Formats: sequence, structure tokens, C-alpha cells
Amino acid sequence: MLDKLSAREGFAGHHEDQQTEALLTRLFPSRDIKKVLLVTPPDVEAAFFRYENAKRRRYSNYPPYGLAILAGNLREIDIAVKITNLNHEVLKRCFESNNEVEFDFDAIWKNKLEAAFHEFEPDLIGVTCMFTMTHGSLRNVCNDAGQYGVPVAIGGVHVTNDIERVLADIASADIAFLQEADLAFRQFIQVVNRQLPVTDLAQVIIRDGKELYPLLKESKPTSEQISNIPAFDLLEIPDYSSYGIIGSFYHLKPPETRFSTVLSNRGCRANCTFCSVAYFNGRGVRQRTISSVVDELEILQNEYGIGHIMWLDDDLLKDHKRTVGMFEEMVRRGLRLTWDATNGVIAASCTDEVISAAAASGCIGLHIGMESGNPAILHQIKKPGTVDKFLAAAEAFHKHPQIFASVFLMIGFPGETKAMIFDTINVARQMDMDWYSIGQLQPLPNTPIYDAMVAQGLIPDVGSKQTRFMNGPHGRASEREKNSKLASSDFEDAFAAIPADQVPAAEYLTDIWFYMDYHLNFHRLFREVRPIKMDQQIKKLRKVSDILLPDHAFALYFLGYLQHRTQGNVEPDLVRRLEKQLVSSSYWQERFKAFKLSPDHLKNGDFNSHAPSAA
Ligand code: B12
Ligand code: SF4
Repeated sequence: MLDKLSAREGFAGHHEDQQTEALLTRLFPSRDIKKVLLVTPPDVEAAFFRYENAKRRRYSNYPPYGLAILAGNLREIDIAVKITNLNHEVLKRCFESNNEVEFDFDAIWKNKLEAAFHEFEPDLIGVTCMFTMTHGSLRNVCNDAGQYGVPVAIGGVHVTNDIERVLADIASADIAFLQEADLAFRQFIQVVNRQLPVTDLAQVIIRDGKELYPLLKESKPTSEQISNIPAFDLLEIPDYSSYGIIGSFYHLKPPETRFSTVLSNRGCRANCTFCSVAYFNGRGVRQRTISSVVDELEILQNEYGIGHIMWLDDDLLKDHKRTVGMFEEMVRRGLRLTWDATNGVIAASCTDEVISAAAASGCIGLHIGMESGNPAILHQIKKPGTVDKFLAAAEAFHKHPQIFASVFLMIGFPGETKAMIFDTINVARQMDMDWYSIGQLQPLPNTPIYDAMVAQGLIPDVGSKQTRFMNGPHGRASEREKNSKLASSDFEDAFAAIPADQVPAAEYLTDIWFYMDYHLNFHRLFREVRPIKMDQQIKKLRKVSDILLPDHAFALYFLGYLQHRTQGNVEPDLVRRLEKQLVSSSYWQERFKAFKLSPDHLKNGDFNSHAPSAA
């Protein structure tokens, strides 16, 4: 990508050292950076923020882990750092507020930024941005920060992936860092402070009026250089999970549990065509030392009271020996915290030995990256997995039922026929895992699949501007109800009209998605008899019906069903909520009719033929 960028019109190539020096002096006249303020913008702009969702603790509230890494590195060269997490501030204030009318989203983060600036008086402000959907919020924060008269630097996954649009749209950003900036940011400050020569500038683009100066030498941290422990003392680690969610498995822990995150590996061994990780981190995996990772866990547990961590890794289980060694070290040191791998693990690494060690070291939940059960599709998308490996992984998980094992599936790949989708459904059924997180393909810019689909004329090249993710609290999935009418009333019927070797038209995919979701996730609960699994599913459905999607009628119905199975009665409030939902929503009425479900089942404990021994 760096090559691509330097070749673009409007981006200068190499620059004379003197010219660069002059530019740095214009930006930093005293050539003396002593203090850096690092800022996390709110995840979205005010227009996309829903007060009631934040009140339900529906939004994510992750520690700004990348900024804490940068801060740790800057402190090593005696730079003072402050981190202001505006996403956290907004969520916290929303949680504490009693009145939506008086809740002023923009005023909250602007006041906080102003206070941080005046209190700390930094020489440079650095703003991070991970997600495309945060673009507008990044722009607002940079524009606000730009008024304080010190240069503004930006960095993060979105900045890297979408650098041209970001720099064109956010004129208040003076400096942009690309890719992992562990070294590049520190080197930049040392160059400004005349401690290093300008030739050490790397992975950075500096703005000078209308000109952009890219200095794109690579400065990628090695395994040794990523083993530093982040500056946790600059964060509000114990507080984040009180105001938002971290990871996908928080429902398995008591609500008062404190959550945090840890990154043990950078990059991924695979190169799936729909994923941008290789584009950001480069090929292959760099691993931290086991001792630095376990030291970090110990600090989080002992100094910050953390009871659960989510691994940020893209390839947590890379290298069998190291993985088992790390999990064993966690046990040897007597760590009490539990953990999850929300981002997903590679199925081929889920051997008996690895999963036993994972379970012993506190694993309570993870996602397995599968995507498809069809060998041709797996080959096409370069997914590192085979059907045999998926089935073997499932067997390993069946031996450790304390782990809630969920599977990532995807439909809608180019050329994916009805028969291929059935392969995915059939393999998923054979695996019999606890949940299936099913997505429709959404090609992201800067991924091979996006480029291929644009080249084949399958999608327009809209770039990231129109990218709106399907999942997540701000995703399009939450609006699914608005435009959907069932095409047929039976799972198999949904496919009946489509020949096996035909690719289903886009309008059928939502129906197919819906039927997969119902059968693979909900209907299978009628067969569940294992007490530990029923307990996990009750917690999962509580999460869906209380936090994620309170009007999800299947979640209400099946929560009631499991209550009936486990305790012999159903909470009356649950039945009331379900009845209310069915009266007010034709979407759910239609689906309840199609699947022969009724709130009466919960009232009289009669589940027709659905549940073999329900009564
Ligand atoms: C953990 C994670 C999540 C977490 C949340 C992370 C969080 N808020 O902290 C969860 C599970 C919520 C998540 C969800 C999603 N994610 Co995600 N996620 C990641 C993941 C695996 C790791 C992020 C991380 O913490 N990295 C480690 C830290 C250390 O890196 P960092 O923050 O980038 O910081 C470094 C540099 O960027 C730089 N830097 C960062 N900021 C700054 C600032 C300055 C001033 C400077 C100088 C440097 C700098 O320096 C740091 C040190 O090197 C990345 C993949 C990846 N490897 O980055 C995907 C990734 C970011 N996610 C991605 C996607 C697509 C999603 C989802 C949309 C998935 C989905 N379909 O639902 C959702 C949407 C989220 C939402 N809010 O709705 C894409 C991003 C695509 C995009 N352009 O937006 C990524 C790249 C993975 C991919 N598949 O390609 N995700
Ligand atoms: S295995 Fe996961 S992280 Fe690795 S390339 Fe594939 S999708 Fe990306």
C-alpha cells in the first residue's frame, strides 16, 4: 500500500532532508515536543448515537489499547503522555444522566477535550481511528482539536486503510501515521526534537498547506519490540465495562466482573480474501514473549481487579507449542481470570491438546472462523480450514462444555450456489456448536475480494464512504425488520424455487440468512438437554433480549422455553413482552406463524411437537 500511495498523483515522492526539516520547524517552531495528548474519538457521531442503547449498555467500550502501547513507548524517551478516551466519557455521562433532553453528546466530548488540553498543555495531539464508521467522529474531533493551536496527528486502521479520503476530508489533520506506529511515532518525535536524523522518519505523511509529504519507509516493530506492557496507568481500566461491553461473551460472567483486553500476537498466518488484516499488519505473525503476556495478565488481575480478558489477537492459537506454553504458564502462575477470543480462532489449531490447555487456563468462550462448509468456497476465499478440521475442532470443544463455542459463518460469496450454502448448513449441523454468527458477505475496500468483485462488475467501487457494517450496535442488521417480507413459510421452501446449482439472487439472501439463524441457533434449543449448555444459552438469550435486541421475539420465546425446561415455569414478564411484540410487529407475527410458534406455548407449557420431552 505504501508503494501504491507514493505513486499517486498529488503525493510527493522523496524529499530533500532540508525541506523536511523546514516543514517540521513550521509545524513545531520550538522543535521540542515534551507532552503528547492521545485521544480516542466517540465511536460514532451524535446523529448515529442512540441514548436508549447506551443506557442499556449496548455499545462497546474498549480500553484504547493501541494508544496505551504508544504511550508506553513515548515514556521510554521521556515524553509525558495523557490519554483521553472520549468514547468512554460519552458513555459514562449517558449512563449517569436521567434526562435525554439534557444529554448533549457533542458538548460532553468537546468539554472533555478542552479540559484535557488546558490541564495538560500538550505540544501535539494524536487521535486514533479504528473503524470506517468512526470517520465522521474522527473528523469532528480533529477539527475541534485543531483549534487549540498545536499540530494534530492521526493514526489507526481506518486512517491506514482509507488514507486518501481521510486526508482529503480532514484538513485539520497535520500528520498521518500508517500501519503499526509503535516505532514510527516515537521516531517522528525524536526527529522533531533533533535526536534522530530526518532519514529516520517512517510510515508518515505530513501536510504542508495543500501539499502532502509522504515519508513511507517501513518501520515495523519486531516480536521483541511488541513485548512492552501498555501504559495501563493512563487508562481507566476498571471502569470501561461498567458503561459498555467488551467482547461477545460478557453474558457468561457476573455483571460486576471487570473486563479488559490483551494482545499477544500481531498479524495472522492466513490471508482470507475478505479480510484486511494482512494489509495492515503485513504477512505472517509476530509473537510477544510468553512472559510479557502473562506478566500483563497478572498486572491486570492484581493491580486493576480484572476478572476477564478478551484477546485482541487475529491469530491467537498460532504456533501450537507457544500457545500451549502460554496457557500452561497462566495456570502455573495461578491466574484466576477467565478469557474469550471474540475475534475468532483458526479451526485447524483447535486440537485436543490446545483446547484442553485453553479450558484449563480460563477460556469460557470463543468464535471459530469457518465461514463456509463447501470446499470450493473455502479454497476460493483462501480460508485456512477444511471440513475435516472443522469437525475435528467441534469434537475437541464437545469435550469441554464449559467453553461456549460459537462459529462464524458467511453467505453470499461470488458464485456461491444454493447447494454450496446447504453444505455450510449441513457441516454446521454436524458440528453442533453452541451458536452460529452468520453474516452476509460485505466486501471491504482494501481486500482482495473487493478488488475482484469490482473488476468483475459485481459491485460498484464506492470505496469506504458508503460502507456501513452489517453487524454491531451501529450496523444495518438492526434495521433488518423494516424491509423484510418472508418469501416462504418453511426453511426448505425458501430454497425450493432455486435450482441447486444456481446462485441465489441478493433478495433471497436475507431470507436464507433468517432461516439459517432460526434453525442453527434457535430451533436446535428444543433438543438441548445438557444442564451446562442450557444455563449458557439462558444467559445468551438474556443478553439478546435485555441488551442487544430487546424486541427479538425468538430470543424471548426460547428464553421462556428454556426457563420452562430448567425451572418448570416462565417469568410472567417475559410472556407479556413477547405478546406485546407480536401484537405490534407484523414482521414477528409472520415469522411466528411460519415456524408454528406461539406465546401460548409458554403459558401452558405445551410446545407441540417441537420439543421431544418438553412437558
Ligand atoms: C479487537 C477488534 C475488534 C473489537 C473492538 C476493538 C476496539 N474498539 O478496540 C470488536 C470485536 C468490537 C470489533 C468489531 C468489529 N470489527 Co474489528 N478488529 C479488531 C482487531 C482484531 C484488533 C484491533 C486492535 O486492538 N489492534 C491492536 C492495537 C494495538 O492496534 P491499533 O489500535 O490499530 O493501534 C496501532 C496502530 O493502528 C497505530 N495507531 C492507532 N491509533 C493511532 C493514533 C496515532 C496518533 C498514531 C500515531 C498511531 C496510531 O499504532 C498502534 C500501535 O501500532 C482488528 C484487526 C487488527 N489487527 O487491527 C479488527 C478490525 C479493526 N475490525 C474490523 C471490522 C470489519 C470489525 C467489524 C465491522 C466486524 C463486523 N462485521 O461486525 C466490527 C465493527 C465494530 C463496531 N464498533 O461495530 C476491521 C476494520 C475494517 C474497517 N476499516 O473498519 C479490522 C481491521 C479487521 C478486518 N477484518 O479487516 N473489532
Ligand atoms: S483467519 Fe481471520 S484474521 Fe486471519 S486472514 Fe482470515 S479472517 Fe483475517
